[in-house]
Amino acid sequence: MSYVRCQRCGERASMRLHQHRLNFCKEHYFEWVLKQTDSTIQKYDMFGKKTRVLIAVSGGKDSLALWDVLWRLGYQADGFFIDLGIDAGIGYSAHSKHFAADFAAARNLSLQVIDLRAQYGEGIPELARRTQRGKGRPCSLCGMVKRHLMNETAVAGGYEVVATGHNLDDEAAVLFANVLGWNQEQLQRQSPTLPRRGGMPAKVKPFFRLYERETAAYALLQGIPYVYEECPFAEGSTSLSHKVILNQMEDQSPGTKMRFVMNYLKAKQSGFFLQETHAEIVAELHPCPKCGQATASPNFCVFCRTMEH
Ligand code: Q46
Ligand code: ZN
Repeated sequence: MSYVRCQRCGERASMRLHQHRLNFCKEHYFEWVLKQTDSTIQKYDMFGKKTRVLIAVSGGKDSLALWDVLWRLGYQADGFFIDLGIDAGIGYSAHSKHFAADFAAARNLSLQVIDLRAQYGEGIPELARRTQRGKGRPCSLCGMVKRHLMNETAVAGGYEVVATGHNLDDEAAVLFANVLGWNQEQLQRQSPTLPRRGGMPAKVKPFFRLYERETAAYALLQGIPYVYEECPFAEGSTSLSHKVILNQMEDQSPGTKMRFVMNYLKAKQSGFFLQETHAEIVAELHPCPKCGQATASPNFCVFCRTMEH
């Protein structure tokens, strides 16, 4: 019987990468993912072997796969999980925390957990009901809370860099939305690496050149248990519908998402978009009088204003 073979060893292939025209068995697929990630980290100067990296872990496939890869590559990455207090009848946050904690325990890695409700008296659903920003869909509020707590934890723990598990599909969907809305500011800023800013840690996305199906396959083949359910609030989001459209284009022409993101980065580098200088970005910011985080809003930062009631 004929079957597709791994191009390294000739064994039966477990993974076919259409856009790269590569086929691998399990072991050589792992090797390829590790190599790809390491080359992204180095090419984009994300961090070194001695840098203390804080990784934002959600309990999903991307962040756990990233943590696993960084751990295998010998980077110093500690985990950070926020219990957002989202239940929605499926125990979403509790379930996610369980996967993150089990992953860390199995590898003897350190995971910090922040429980939003225990610490601030409200989880995302209550915050969304109470505040204007959360009306209808809590994602913008949730994103703001996550960014704030991530910065706070990184600064308190002396981490220079925060890494997230965003993959190529995520980056392409954000870029797609930014292009559709001609969101100039975001088109200038979207990047797999954001430098340290106003005392805040750098933000990096070491998986941004891997397709979602590649990170999912890594987690699955590596036997990493992760939360399968999407956050219930993600349902019906524009970002999910943009992903469906991008997937249709990718099916018709493999490599579309990769070209979209990589050519955007090239265009940006060659001066296609006006670049803000680092000095200009920092000049707009001032420290929040309450928490000290850099903010562009007058007086207190959005997080402190949201939490104060
Ligand atoms: S956790 Fe939060 Fe996401 Fe849920 S409420 Fe929206 S932003 S969808 S990644
Ligand atoms: Zn503040």
